Amino acid sequence: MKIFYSDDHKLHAPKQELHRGQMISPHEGAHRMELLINGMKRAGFTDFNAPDTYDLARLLGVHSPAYIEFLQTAYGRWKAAGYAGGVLPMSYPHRPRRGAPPKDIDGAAGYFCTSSDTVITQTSWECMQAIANCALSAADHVSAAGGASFTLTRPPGHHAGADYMAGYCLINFTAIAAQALRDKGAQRVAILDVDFHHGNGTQDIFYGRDDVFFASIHGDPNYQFPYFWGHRDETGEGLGEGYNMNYPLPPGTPYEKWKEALLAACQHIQKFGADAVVVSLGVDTYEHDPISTFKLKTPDYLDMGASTAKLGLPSVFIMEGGYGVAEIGDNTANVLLGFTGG
Ligand code: OKP
Ligand code: ZN
Repeated sequence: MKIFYSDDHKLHAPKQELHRGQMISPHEGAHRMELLINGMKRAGFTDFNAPDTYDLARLLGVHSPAYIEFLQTAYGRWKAAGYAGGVLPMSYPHRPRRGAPPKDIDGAAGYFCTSSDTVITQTSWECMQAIANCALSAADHVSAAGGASFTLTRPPGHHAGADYMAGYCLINFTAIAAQALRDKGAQRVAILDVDFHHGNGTQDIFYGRDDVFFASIHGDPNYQFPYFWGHRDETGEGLGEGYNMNYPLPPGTPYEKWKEALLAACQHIQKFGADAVVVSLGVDTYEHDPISTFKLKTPDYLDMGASTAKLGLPSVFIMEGGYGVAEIGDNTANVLLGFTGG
């Protein structure tokens, strides 16, 4: 299990989060990485490798040039307009969007965003490049050597679409890894999203494609963010019809029920004939996660890893969510231990 890590995760650390009517200290911040690293070390994972450096062009396989330019310039434009704090939009277009992004940065930010929990700071873009480098390194490692890799990274990425940020996510690292596997020769790539929240951005990016299969197990969007995606009847469109599977589950779901969805998703991945799999690894399915409602326990993550290993595929694990409690490190490490049979 080759692990990629960058200290530059610290460069994205918004100071506030709009949460249920209040400004709070963010659930998603650099403190999560301390918890993750501690758990990984407790489990014996200590070899954290710096990523290689990649060209910006590698991001453009999944994100639009206009969106990348927006991310690079948004904070400067926000400050030039005299606005306070980090970039946090408050007006959103009805979708599908019509016309070009507004000239005002508050309007432009709304154009490229779908939820007000996502903030761009002065150094967010540098962070995004570093974490994208981790995802690309993890994918290229598996393309060259087979086996498995993991990005010990934050923030998450699976809510970011081709040209929008959402749910703490600015760049979709899972999509970048999947596209990188395709670019390096895998004909068919499966994405298995086990984060508590539906991976709407990843779904959107590959919705019309038949070379990347997406499966997500998550809290029913009637009750859970991202609310407007993740239903069972979202199965792909055009060429991509039949290459998207959603498994929404009710609040309170325990591992036994969750695992039924996992086995169903794995069966689809096998039928699809994947050459490689990218796992969007969130551990916010944990029973004590502060923003989620599933009931998974720490040993369940060993079984989750072992079940994923049964696919028998080269595997890239991309860290997504998991909040608030020390066990996020143990739960993450358990998935990797279960996968490697340790
Ligand atoms: C990111 B990942 C705002 C409530 C909505 C969005 C949760 C994003 C989770 N305070 N928050 O999937 O773990
Ligand atoms: Zn999540």
